[in-house]
Amino acid sequence: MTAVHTPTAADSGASASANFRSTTRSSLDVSPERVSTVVTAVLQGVHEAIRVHDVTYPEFQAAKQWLMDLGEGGEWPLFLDVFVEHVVEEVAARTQDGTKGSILGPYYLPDQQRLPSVTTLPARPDEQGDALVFSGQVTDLDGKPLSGAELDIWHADSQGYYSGFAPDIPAGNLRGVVVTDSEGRFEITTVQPAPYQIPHEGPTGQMIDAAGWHPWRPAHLHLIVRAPGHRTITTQLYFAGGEYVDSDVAEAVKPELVLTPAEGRAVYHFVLEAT
Ligand code: MBD
Ligand code: FE
Repeated sequence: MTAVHTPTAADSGASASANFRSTTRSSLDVSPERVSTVVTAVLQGVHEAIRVHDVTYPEFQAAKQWLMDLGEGGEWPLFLDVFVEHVVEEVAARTQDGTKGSILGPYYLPDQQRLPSVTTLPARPDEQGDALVFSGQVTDLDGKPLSGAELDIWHADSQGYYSGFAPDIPAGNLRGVVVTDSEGRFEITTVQPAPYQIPHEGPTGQMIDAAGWHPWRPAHLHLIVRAPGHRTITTQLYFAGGEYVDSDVAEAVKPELVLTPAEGRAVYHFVLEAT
């Protein structure tokens, strides 16, 4: 028997914080008018909740303590991506055509191994889980195949853990950048991911617990699909009939993004709009 290290909130939610800082440029030139408009609206929403629900001093101080814990635990990216990002994506989607997008989430890592159109994702020699063959085609809005398109794919393992955010999983495991063939096609062999549970030791999990909600996302594949001259799509794909597909804690499921696998094979057609 080998010792199994159970990933904790500090291992995943917090490392998402370090990842965000190292990969995201967050300086943005915003006018004072824009800052005032949005910040005022956010504060008004908070003030209104306090008035409507008669929030007390002990509750206010408990909220302050929790917010401090959230920051100190490095869980702001986890919390924001689970509870807020879906609305930012919804607004962005208003002007988008082609395959539906979904949230990026906290566990994307850039610069993964480039892989040919027919490939197997990097996995441990004893990688657990049912085999999944995910294939399809990338085209433009007119159905013209996009050769050399990139499918940057990452997903959790059969226990729901992501490489880079849990101990004892090799770097790059179940991640890769797959390049489509001359007909825009790809065929990726991997394992079926498990549903993802928000780590319950940290402040995000504690809040979910305190509210009596469930901490689960349905099993999903993450994808960023890129092709020159086309708008990059960030999305996720789910599995019909899977647990939590109808109750995703992150509210990031769209009906167009649900795969119906048959005998371990799932097919999806990505459509990119020209820029
Ligand atoms: C995930 O795996 C995820 O995809 C999101 C959006 C939030 C937390 C964990
Ligand atoms: Fe995820």
